[in-house]
Amino acid sequence: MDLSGKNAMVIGLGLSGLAVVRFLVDRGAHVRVNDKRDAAALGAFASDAAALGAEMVLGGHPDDAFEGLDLIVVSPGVPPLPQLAAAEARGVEVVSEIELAARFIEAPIVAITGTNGKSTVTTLIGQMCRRLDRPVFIGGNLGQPMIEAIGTDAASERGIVVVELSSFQLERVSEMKAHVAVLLNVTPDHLDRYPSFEAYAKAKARIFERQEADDFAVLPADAPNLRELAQDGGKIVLFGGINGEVRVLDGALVDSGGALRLPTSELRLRGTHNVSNACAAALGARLMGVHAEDIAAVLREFDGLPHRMQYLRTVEGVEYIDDSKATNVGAAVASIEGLAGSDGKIVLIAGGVDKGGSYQPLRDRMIEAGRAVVVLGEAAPLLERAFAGSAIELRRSESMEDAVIKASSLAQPGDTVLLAPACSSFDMFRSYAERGDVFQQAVRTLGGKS
Ligand code: UMA
Ligand code: ADP
Repeated sequence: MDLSGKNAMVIGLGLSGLAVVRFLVDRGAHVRVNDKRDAAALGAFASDAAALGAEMVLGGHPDDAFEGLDLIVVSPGVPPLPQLAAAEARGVEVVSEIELAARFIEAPIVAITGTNGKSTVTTLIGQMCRRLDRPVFIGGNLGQPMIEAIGTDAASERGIVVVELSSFQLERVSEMKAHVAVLLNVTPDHLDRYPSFEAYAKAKARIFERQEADDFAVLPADAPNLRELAQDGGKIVLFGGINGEVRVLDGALVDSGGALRLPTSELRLRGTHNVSNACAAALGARLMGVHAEDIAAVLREFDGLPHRMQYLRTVEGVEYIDDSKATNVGAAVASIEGLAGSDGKIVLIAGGVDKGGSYQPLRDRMIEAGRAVVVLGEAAPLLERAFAGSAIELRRSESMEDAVIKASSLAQPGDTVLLAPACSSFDMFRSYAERGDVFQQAVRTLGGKS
C-alpha cells in the first residue's frame, strides 16, 4: 500500500490516533486530524500532532472535514458516525488502525479477543513467545498501539506480533489475517455501542475472517455455541473443558501431547477464570511452537497485571482486592466466583458508566457470597434497583475514597473488600487504571493494623 501523497484523515486523537498520524506522516501522506474535543482538551495530543505537520480539525466532526480524502483511519473509541458511511459510499477507504497496521506487518499475527481475559492472555502468550529465539511485539488494546510494531524487528518475517483486539478495533478490519486467533468468551458488554448482543459477537468474529486452512482458531471447549463464529476461520482447536487440547485434569494443566503437566496450585494467578486463561494461553503459545517447559515457566512466574484481581493489603482481618478492570457484569461475576472458597463474605464496590446489560447475574452471585454493596457513579441508581429486595446491604458513595471507608466499616474480619465495578470508569475517571489507582491510594490510607 503506497501512502505517499495520499490524503488521509485520522479520526479520534488518542493513543491510537496519534500513533497513526506519526506513521502516515512518516510514509509521506498528507494528514488531517479530526476530533470532537478541542485543542485545550486534547493537550499534548493536539500539540504533538500539529508539530508533525497534520492539519487540525478539532471540536466536532463537521461534514466538510470528510471531503477530499483517499483514506480515513478511525480510532476504536469513535462510533460508526454517519459521515463515515457517507464517505465510504463515495469510495473513500475507511479502516481501523489494526487493519492499516496489518498491511505492513510480515510477521505472523497472534490475535486475542473475547469479552474478558484478553489482556491477561495476550501478556501470557507474548511472554511465552519471547522464550522462542524471535523478536516479539506485545500490544494492541492492551496499551501500545499495534501500528507501533511497524519498523521493529518483531514486525519482520523473523518476529511475532501478539495483539489484544477489542470489538471496536475489529469492526473495521478486512484484510488482517491472524495466524492464531483466540476467542476467549463472549458475554454482554458494550451494549451502549452495539444495537444487540449478536452485533457485538459478530464484531468479535471478524478476528477469524481472513484465516486460511493452515491458521488456527482457538476457542473454549465448553462453549460450543461460539464455534459457529469461527466457521470461516482456520482449523478449530479447543482449550479447557473435558476435551480441550490444553485443559485441567486431576488438578493439573495438561496438554494432549503429554508434554505439559503443571499443577494448578503452582499458578500464581488467582481465580478459576485465570485457570481457563492459562489453558488458552498455553494452547496459543504451543501453536506458535513454544516448548511445554517454557509455557510452564511463564505460568509459574506471572502474577497478573495491575488492577486485575490485585491483592493490596489486609487491614484488621479484611482483604482488599483491586479488580478495577472488571468493567462489565461478566468480569465482576468471575471475580466473585474466583474468591469462592474463602471463609468470609464479599463487600463489593461497583458502579460507573452503565453499558446497557442486566445486573441480575451480579445480584445472584452476591446473594450467595456477599455481605454488602457500595455503589457509585452514574450507574448507582440502576445498581440500587438491581439489588433492591435482597438481604444485601446497600450504601451509595459520591467518591471512591468514601466508598472505601464505607466498605471497610461494613466488612467483618475474614471478609474481602472487592473493587469490581461491572461498569466502565469514564464518568469519574480517565480510565480503569486511574480508578484502580485512586482505590489503591484510599486503601493505603485506611487506618488500623495491617
Ligand atoms: N473521539 C472523537 N469522537 C467520538 C469519540 C471519541 O473524536 O465520537 C475522540 C476522543 O475525543 C479522544 C479520542 O477519540 O480524543 C480517543 O480515542 P479512543 O477512544 O479510540 O482511545 P485511544 O486513546 O486511541 O485508545 C484506544 C483504545 N480505546 C478504546 O477503545 C476506547 C485503548 O483501549 C487502546 O489501549 C489504545 O487505543 C491502543 O490500541 C482502552 C479501552 O478502554 C484500554 N478499550 C475498550 C475495552 O477494553 O473495553 C475497548
Ligand atoms: P480484558 O483485557 O478482556 O478486559 P483482562 O485480562 O484485563 O481482560 O481481565 C479483566 C477482568 O476480567 C479481570 O479483572 C477479571 O475480573 C475478568 N476476567 C479475566 N479473565 C476472565 C475470564 N476468562 N472469564 C471471565 N472473566 C474474566
